[in-house]
Amino acid sequence: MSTPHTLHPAAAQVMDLHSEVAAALAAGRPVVALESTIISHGMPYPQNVEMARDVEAVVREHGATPATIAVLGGRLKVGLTPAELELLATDPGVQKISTRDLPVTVALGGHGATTVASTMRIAALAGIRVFATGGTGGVHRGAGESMDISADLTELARTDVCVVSAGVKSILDIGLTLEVLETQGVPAITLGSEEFPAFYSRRSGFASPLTVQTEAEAARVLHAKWSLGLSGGVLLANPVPEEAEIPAAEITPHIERALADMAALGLTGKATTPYLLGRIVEITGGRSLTTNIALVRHNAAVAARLAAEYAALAA
Ligand code: PSU
Ligand code: MN
Repeated sequence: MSTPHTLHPAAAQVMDLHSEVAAALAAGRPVVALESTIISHGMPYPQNVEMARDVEAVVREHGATPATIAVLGGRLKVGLTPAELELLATDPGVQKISTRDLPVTVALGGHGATTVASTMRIAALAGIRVFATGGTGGVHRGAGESMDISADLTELARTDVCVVSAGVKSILDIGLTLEVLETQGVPAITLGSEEFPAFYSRRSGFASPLTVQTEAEAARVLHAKWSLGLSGGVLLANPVPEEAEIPAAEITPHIERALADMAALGLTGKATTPYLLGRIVEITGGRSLTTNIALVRHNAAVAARLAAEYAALAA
């Protein structure tokens, strides 16, 4: 078994840990993992690569080392070069890869942009406990028929990483997503609000199952959870900053329209989340992209402070 902040020995053979990330982990300094599906399949170029660089800078400004994660040429990359970020942002050969895809991409030497699920897994293998993203996957609307439930939820149930996100997009069924998280023993905790946030909007209409007021409190929760031997992840929901939000009443019809367009195209499976994100950017004339970038930056700042608080407790 790997201990916290220790690189998993078998994974080390297929992993390239950036020297800066390796040094921070070895010294017990805070590190924040970042995903790459959001770059390759979540935003258009060039905003995607600008966001990726910018979010790394935000993590640094708040006292932690960023580790953007992807699979390149079959190698698990933890911490990327500027050229690698550019490749992820532009190369159409980069697949969206979740946990199920990881062994294939590694075995066949492909390029993969990692989702929340596969990023969590690689972060855990590297000994990173805190991860910032935009929004997490969840239970899709109509999942009773389609059974489309993101592997992000499965990974949250089993992998010891805290994911900081702006909650769950209302392209999903938020109520059912919270039910699945409860069933799987995953604390869904909102920072500074009694209401669970809905990505573009601060409010979702769903009470947050749990609430903390500060990153220090959240760090104590992580420490308590893993000290008690309760394995698995934590979802820390961080509402989008007020000045950047699109209120629920305004975004809901746009989401309904994007869902209807998707149904007309007959899209299913892994194509759905990228399609919906892109379609909502078109429908809102780019406003949802501005919101998306603002909330990722905010999550990166919170994750960096959380990682610093957690590193102090874990030392
Ligand atoms: N939410 C966003 N942007 C994204 C994603 C989610 O606002 O790019 C990506 C994340 O990588 C997440 C994935 O893990 O979509 C979920 O995909 P699926 O629903 O196919 O599991
Ligand atoms: Mn899915």
